[in-house]
Amino acid sequence: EQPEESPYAGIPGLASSEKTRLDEASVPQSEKKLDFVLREELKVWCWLPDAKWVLGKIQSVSGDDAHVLLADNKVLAVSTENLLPANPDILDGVDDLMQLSYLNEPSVLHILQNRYFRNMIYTKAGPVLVSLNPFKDVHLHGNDLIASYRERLVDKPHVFAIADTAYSEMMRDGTNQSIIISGESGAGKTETAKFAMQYLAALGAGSGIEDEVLQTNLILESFGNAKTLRNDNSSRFGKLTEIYFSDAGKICGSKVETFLLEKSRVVQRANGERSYHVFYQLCAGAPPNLKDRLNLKAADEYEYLKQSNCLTIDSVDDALSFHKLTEALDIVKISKEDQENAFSMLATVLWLGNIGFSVIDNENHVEVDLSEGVTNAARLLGCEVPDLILALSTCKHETNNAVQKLTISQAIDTRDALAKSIYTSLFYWLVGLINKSLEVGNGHTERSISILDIYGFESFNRNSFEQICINYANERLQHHFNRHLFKLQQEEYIQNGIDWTNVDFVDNTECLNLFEKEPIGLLSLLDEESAVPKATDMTFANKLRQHLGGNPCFKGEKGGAFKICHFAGEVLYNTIGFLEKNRDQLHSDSIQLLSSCSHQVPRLFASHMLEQYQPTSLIQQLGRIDSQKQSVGAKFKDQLFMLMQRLEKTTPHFIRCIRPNDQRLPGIYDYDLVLQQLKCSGILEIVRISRSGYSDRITHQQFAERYGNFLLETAISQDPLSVSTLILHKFNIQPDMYHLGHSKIFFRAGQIAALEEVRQQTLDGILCLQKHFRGLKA
Ligand code: AD9
Ligand code: MG
Repeated sequence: EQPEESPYAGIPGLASSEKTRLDEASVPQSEKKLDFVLREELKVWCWLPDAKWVLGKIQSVSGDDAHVLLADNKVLAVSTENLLPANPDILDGVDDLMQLSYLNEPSVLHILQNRYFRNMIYTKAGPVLVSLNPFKDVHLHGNDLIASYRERLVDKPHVFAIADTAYSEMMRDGTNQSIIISGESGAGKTETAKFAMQYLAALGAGSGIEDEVLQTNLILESFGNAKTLRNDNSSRFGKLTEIYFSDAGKICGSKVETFLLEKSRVVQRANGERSYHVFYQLCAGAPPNLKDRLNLKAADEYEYLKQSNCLTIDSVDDALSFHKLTEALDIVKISKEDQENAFSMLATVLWLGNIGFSVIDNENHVEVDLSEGVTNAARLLGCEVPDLILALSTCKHETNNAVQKLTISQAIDTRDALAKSIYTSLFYWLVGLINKSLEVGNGHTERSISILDIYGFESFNRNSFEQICINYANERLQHHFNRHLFKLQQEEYIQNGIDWTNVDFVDNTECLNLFEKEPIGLLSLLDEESAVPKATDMTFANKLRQHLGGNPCFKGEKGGAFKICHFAGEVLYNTIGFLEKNRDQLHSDSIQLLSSCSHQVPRLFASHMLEQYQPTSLIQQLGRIDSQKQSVGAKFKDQLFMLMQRLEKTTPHFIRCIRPNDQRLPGIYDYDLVLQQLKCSGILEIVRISRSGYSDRITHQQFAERYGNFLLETAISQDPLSVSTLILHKFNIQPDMYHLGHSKIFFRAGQIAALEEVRQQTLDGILCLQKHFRGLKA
C-alpha cells in the first residue's frame, strides 16, 4: 500500500521526515478535501502545492483532476487530492484565526502574511495572541493607542488588549494573572514584554513607582542582554517580573525574579557575538572622572571584549546607552555609591581578563605576568597584588597548606572562574538592589500580574551547556503552554458533553522525561558523572548513549556530540565543557581572596559565593560535588519547577512571538520559517481545539428551509430532520463537524460559513447550478 503523500511534498524543507514529525495533528478530513464544493462544480478558490502554496480558482472538475486558473491566467490540471480549500476573500481580514472557514496551513500563512505586510503584526489564534516581529517601528505602541485600548475604542488584537484583559480580570476577580511570552530567539519576546509593562504602567499610574518599574528593564538589559548571532539584544537570562497593584488598581511595587544567567559569555563566546552590553557601554560612555578612577581603556584594549571580533552593534550608540543606564539607575534609586561599586566590579572583570601567564618549567607551571591587569584588578578589589598573584597561580593543599604552582590551563581556568563569578554576583546583587527599591511598602502584595520573558529556543552550529539549559527551559514552558491550553479546553468540553480527544497536539512530555527522569535522565546522568573525579566529557557522552537510547527524543551520540529532538526542532550538542559548567566550582583560594578584600562589595560577593558555589581546592577535590550544594543543572530544574508552580496559581494569558525571517529585516516573510514556528508551537492545533466547540446552532426546520434547495425535489417533501440529514450527506459534512440534536444541529465553527459560501455563490448566479435548480423546481 502506498503511504499517503504529505501535503507538503514539493515544498522545500517540509517534505523531510524531520519536520513532518510535527505535522498536522489529525486534520479533520473535511478541512483537507474540497469534496463537497467540487461536486457542485463551483468556481472556488483553492491552494495548489508548489514551492509554496499558490492560490488558484477551480474552473472545472473531471474525474480526479481539477482545472485550476492561476494568477497568470494559466490553467493547470491538478489532482483534487493535492488541493486545499482557500477561504473566501472576505476572510482575508480576520483578526482571529478561529474565524477562518478552512483552517489549513496555507490559509493561515496567507492571512498572517497579508496582515504582516499591512503592519498588522498581531493576530489572535483563539486564546493565544500571535505576534510577528516587524523589525521596524510599526507605530502601534504610542500613548494614543494605549488610551484607545483603555477606553475600549479599539478591539483589534494587540499586546495592549492582552494586558488590558489581565488587568480587568485581576481587578474584577482579585486573582493573580500572568502574561507568558514565548517564541524563538529574536522573535520579539523582550520587546513585547516591555509593551505589556508599558500598558500596565499607564493603567496603574498614580503612585509614581510605575516609571521605576519600566526603568528596571533598561538596567537588566544592560547587564543581562548581549549580541548573539541571532539577536543583537538577546536575553541571556530568564525573568519573571511581578507587578503588584493596590486595591484601587494602582501599581504599588514590583519584584523581578531571574533565572540562570549565561556566565560563560563574560570570558568566552562565538566569533561575532558580544559580551554583556554594559561592558561596552561603560568603556564608551563613562565620564572622564569615572574613567580615571577605574583606569578605564577603550573596549578594544580588553581581551575579554576583543576576543570575539565584535565590539559595536550597528545603529547602537553604546555611549548614549551608558548615559541612559545611569539615568535609569538613578530613577530606580540605586545609590551613587552602589553604582560606582557596580562599575568598579565591571572594570575588575575587564582587568582580570588582561592578566597573562608565563610558563616557567616543562610541566607547564606558570607565573603571573606583572602588568596593568594585575595592579588595576588588585586595586579595584582592594587586595594586595601578591595575594591576587598567589590566588591566580597557586593552590594550597587543604591538609598541610603546602603551596603548589598551577599549570597554564589551570591558571586560566582559575582567572576566568573568578571573573565569571564576580560578574554573576554583580548581576544578582543588582537584581537584589532593584527589588529592594521596588518593594511594596506595607507588604501588601495580594494582587499581581506577572510577565514572563525568558531566553528563546536556540540552535547554532555549535551548541553547548548554555543552549541545553535554554532549550530545556523552553521545553518546560511549552509543556505549560500545551497543558494549559489543551487542559482548559478539555475541561470545558467535558462539561458540554463534547468529545475533544480527536484533536491531537505535539506533546513534549517525552522530551521533558529525557531531561528530568530519575535516575536515568540527562540531568541525573550529568550530575552522576559530575561527581566522579575522573569523569570526562567523553565518559559523559558515552553514558548518554548507553542510557538514553530508549527515549525517542534522543537521536544518538557520536564523538562527544549528541542530538536531541526538541519541540522546536533538532539540536546537536557538543559535550565539551558540560561537566565543568555543571559543577560550576570556584576555588576556595579565590573565595578566600575576595573575603580578604578591603572593599566591601567583593567581601559581600564572597559570602554569597560560599552559599552558592562549590568551593574546591583545585588539586584535591576536582570533580567532587559537595552534597550540600546543588549542581547548576539540578538547581535550574528546581527553579523551573517552582516557576511553573507559581504560574499555575495565576490566570495565564499567552503570547507567541514569531520571527518572520533570519535576516532580521522588515518586509521579509519567510514562508517556511513562519510555518515551522507555527507548527512547533501547536498554534493550528490550539485554534482547531478552540473551534471544536459547536459555535453555530440551527433548528432542523431552518436548516432544511435554507439549504433544502440543493436537494432533489422528492427529498424536500420529507420531514425537516430527514431533509437535514440528506443535506449533511449531500455536502459530505464530516460527522466530527456537527452534532445532530433533538431539535437543532450543532456545527463546528466554519461549517455554516462554508455552506453559506456555496449558497451565496449559487444565488449570485453560477449559471449551471441555477439552471439545475430551476429545472428541479419547475
Ligand atoms: V531572545 O530569546 O531574548 O534572543 P527575543 O527577546 O524574543 O529574543 P527581542 O524582543 O529582543 O527578541 O527582539 C529582537 C529584535 O527585534 C529587537 O531588538 C527589535 O529590533 C526587533 N523587534 C522585536 N519586536 C519588535 C516590535 N514589536 N517592533 C519593532 C521589534 N521591532
Ligand atoms: Mg529576549
